[in-house]
Amino acid sequence: MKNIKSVHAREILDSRGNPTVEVDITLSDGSFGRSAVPSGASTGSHEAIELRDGRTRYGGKGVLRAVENVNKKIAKSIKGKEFDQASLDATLIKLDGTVNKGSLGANAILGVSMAFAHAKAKSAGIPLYKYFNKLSLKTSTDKKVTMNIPVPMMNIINGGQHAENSTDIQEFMIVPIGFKIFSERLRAGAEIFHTLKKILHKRGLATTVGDEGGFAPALPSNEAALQIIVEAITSAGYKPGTDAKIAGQVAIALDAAATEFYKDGKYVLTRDSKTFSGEELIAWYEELLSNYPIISIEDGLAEDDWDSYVKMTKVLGGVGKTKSDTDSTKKKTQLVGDDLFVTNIERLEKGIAMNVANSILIKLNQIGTISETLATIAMAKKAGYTSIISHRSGETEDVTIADFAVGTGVGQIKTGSLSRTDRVAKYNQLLRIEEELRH
Ligand code: 2PG
Ligand code: MG
Repeated sequence: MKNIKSVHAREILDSRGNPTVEVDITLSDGSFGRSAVPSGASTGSHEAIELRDGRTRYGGKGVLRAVENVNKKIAKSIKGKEFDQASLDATLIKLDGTVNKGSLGANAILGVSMAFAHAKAKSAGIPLYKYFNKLSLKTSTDKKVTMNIPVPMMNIINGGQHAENSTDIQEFMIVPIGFKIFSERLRAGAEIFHTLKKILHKRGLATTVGDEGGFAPALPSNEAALQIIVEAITSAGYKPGTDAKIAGQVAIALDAAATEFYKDGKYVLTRDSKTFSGEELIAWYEELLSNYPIISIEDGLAEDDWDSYVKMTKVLGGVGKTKSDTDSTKKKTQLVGDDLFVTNIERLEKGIAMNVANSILIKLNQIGTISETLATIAMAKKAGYTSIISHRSGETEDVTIADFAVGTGVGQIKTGSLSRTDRVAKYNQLLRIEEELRH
């Protein structure tokens, strides 16, 4: 019997210099697992609760209460017992007893859930991505879950809450789609990133980076970011485009994080000195889609603007309630719900029922356990929604999401730019896994 021998949490720092929770778990056979929890800046209001101390220490951002919850309450109820991932996560959820994990803290709970996964994979003598693959298969209604190395969405221009004095749109990402293997996608991304740096420098624009390692120049408009990215793709020797069948094609994905610029029922684009209604914003996206190789828009609207989302999905996502709503002549844009769905099965269920969006961003700390995250991915897949595994803007050296993306086989990962070790560490782990899977 391999029960939990010890559980220990500590407070460490994340990539922004803010405290976060790290958990160590050792099983009775000596297998050890360690994992650190990430943290968002443009958080959705429906996310599970990240417990912070709220006193003067670290500007109120300390996590000693969450750490203590692991070391006392959680340790007491799981130490000496044997679990699988599902029964451990169920125990943690029950022990917390709230709908939003506000009692123990999602940061405490997720740290334990992930560290346990690491320890269990070690104990079974398999790589973490294989462990996640086995779990995915258990959760899925499909007979097979095929592992694959995800296509990366690389955030090379940072705006919104992730950079001062930059664009309103939070993330401008490049997606190297016309490539056969991950290492070639990564190389294209890095070359475009460095080319972009040279272009910005030549124009006298700042080449300092934002929270996710992308540049954060003071561009004259939101659209200027798209223009300069297209230029960088071309100058680096690649082809801006949306066709994955054409070698060397690199597409663009946006995360508008529109909740952040939604004020009193209107969308305020400060960079462009424009104020839009939901419908006008959708029309603006439509224009951008016809002028730039954009394949994916995340959080195009505010987190609770469901009515506008129904319209956006009809117009841009090519999906509607009835056949006539669904315009098959139009290109289907991937419309991703992040703050909208918050990895929450109930919010996703509502979205599916209302024909809202066609894709979900998956962040483990929005919901708080591995099992719940897998259940959300399984529901998305069943409904024909794509899933994208994602980092948070506050990260650590922890690379669990790289293995998670491979094991769940969802095919897409968003984990920042081509600089800053907190971002690049995930890409490096994907390189290792690619090498391993090839042999
Ligand atoms: C997002 C994320 C990650 P944050 O909005 O998708 O890029 O940002 O972690 O700040 O919520
Ligand atoms: Mg987002």
